[in-house]
Amino acid sequence: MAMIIDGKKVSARIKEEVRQEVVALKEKGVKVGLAVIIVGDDPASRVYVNNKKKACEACEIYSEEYALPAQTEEAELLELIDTLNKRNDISGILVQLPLPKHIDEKKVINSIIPEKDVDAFHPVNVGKIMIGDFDFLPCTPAGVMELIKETGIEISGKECVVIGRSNIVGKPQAMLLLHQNGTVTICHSRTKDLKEVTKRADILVAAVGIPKFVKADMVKEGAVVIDVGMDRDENGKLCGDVDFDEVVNVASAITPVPGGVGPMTIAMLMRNTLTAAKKMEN
Ligand code: L34
Repeated sequence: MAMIIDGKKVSARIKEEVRQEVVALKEKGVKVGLAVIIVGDDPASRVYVNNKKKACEACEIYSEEYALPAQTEEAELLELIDTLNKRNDISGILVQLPLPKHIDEKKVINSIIPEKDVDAFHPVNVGKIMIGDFDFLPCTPAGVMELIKETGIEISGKECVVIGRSNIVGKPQAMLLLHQNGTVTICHSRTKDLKEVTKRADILVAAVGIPKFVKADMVKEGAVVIDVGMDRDENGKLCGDVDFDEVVNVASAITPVPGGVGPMTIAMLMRNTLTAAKKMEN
């Protein structure tokens, strides 16, 4: 049986490290604050945003939540971001995705100043990640890297396979693994013979958004398997992109859902908010 990587535990440890730094900064008069904007009433987004708020409390980070109705106009959202961009008690701004269809996501992401873009979604920050000269890392891929570190496995020289090519997870994930000298392959819906590719992986990251997509016969014996999925199974129960009950018998280490990558995404957001506050001070 695989080692089950405890994302909650790692997340708690990181949040405590962040808290200590936040307290020290506050004693020096430096403000650490996060503004979270949520538009509409998607129940999953609501849960994630609530978890972010709780994490801010645990880290003693000042937080503000803006819960806007689904029919909010794009211009109104952009105006709010503009105000937050200019405030010196707000170090980080996060607009929870997805946004309602009438709002242009790209425009919204581009309107957050890169210095406060704690998601690292702004093209400036995305570009910096590409060349390895970054201030923030996107929260989910950064959290995945922390969980891999937790297993003690050396990434350098290993076959790393990422399933999924989103701008938020798959693409930056591949880049972070590459920075650690992994040999990286990105798979997606057009990949031929997916199983043949995933079976080569020493480190397999699943970010496809399909419940229990990764089966035991797609995984190499002893692989480290990281599950980024936040899906619902046929009974409406929360599950990941990996068929945990099968794959746990093949992998050497695996993350659960819930309690794996999710809490890490939030811990990394706390760390990015702290980083942003430090940068603003300098
Ligand atoms: N702007 N939008 C922006 N930034 C992000 O970093 C996100 N993401 C993703 C969706 N949209 C975003 C998140 O916050 C996914 N995500 C996220 C955050 C937290 C959790 C899951 C996804 C989380 O807390 N997961 C818990 C279980 C939650 C539950 O019970 O439903 C876990 O243990 O995995």
